[in-house]
Amino acid sequence: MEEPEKLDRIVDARMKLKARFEEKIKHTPSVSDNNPQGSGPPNRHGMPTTPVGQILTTKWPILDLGHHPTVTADRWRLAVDGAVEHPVRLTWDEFMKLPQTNDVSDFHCVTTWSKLDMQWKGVRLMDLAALVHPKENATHVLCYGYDTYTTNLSLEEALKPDVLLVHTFEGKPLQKEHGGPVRMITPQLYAWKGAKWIKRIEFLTANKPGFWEERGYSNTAYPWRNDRYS
Ligand SMILES: Nc1nc2c(c(=O)[nH]1)N[C@H]1C(S)=C(S)[C@@H](COP(=O)(O)O)O[C@H]1N2
Ligand SMILES: [Mo]
Repeated sequence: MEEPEKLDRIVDARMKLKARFEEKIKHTPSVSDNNPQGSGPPNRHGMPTTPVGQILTTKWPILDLGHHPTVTADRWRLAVDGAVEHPVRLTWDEFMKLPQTNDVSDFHCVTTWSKLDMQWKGVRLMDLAALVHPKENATHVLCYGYDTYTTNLSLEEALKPDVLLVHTFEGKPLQKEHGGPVRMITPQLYAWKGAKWIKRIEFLTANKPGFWEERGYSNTAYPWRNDRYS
């Protein structure tokens, strides 16, 4: 298919998805809460800069299951499948040809550190969704890492414009320790919702807990509600 046609198709599908999820996104707690818990001036989505119980750090700690899989760009693949019309399995080159987004956002880890103003470049999950066309009854995604990690999100969270699959941090390739070559980020939820070394995004028609969610962590993970455990 011609590249411009492909882009038109993504844009069209994206507008439809946006219309379908716009209202739901507006009502998610990290945008609409009128009594959010935290301190400091409003951030980019209107919540206090520092969520309740968090401490700011300038360092970037490393948190994971302890195994850092080596996935070079030429061997990396991303499957986007499940309850979708057009499942895909992308190579690095195909992924890099998708619309690229630069963004600056904050990172809130459930172990109580937050790091502000992180500069990212990557592909919006929304743009990947537009490529595969989620079925009408899709409600959630389950994301998989190459280290066997999994984590779940509702579509109204996953389709927010700041949810990215990032390959670049502060102008440099994302380090392996932080999930390179590609990881997901979820600036409006605790950071465990963003899979490092991401390899698969499965669209689901019902919620399914991931690694930490099965071990007592919250399905929803709202930092401004101190929503850490279920
Ligand atoms: N694949 C994978 N992704 C993961 C994890 C993991 O163990 N494996 N840990 C999560 C947790 S608990 C956090 S807080 C963040 C930490 O990201 P960082 O190590 O880059 O700070 O990654 C999340 N994504
Ligand atoms: Mo975490």
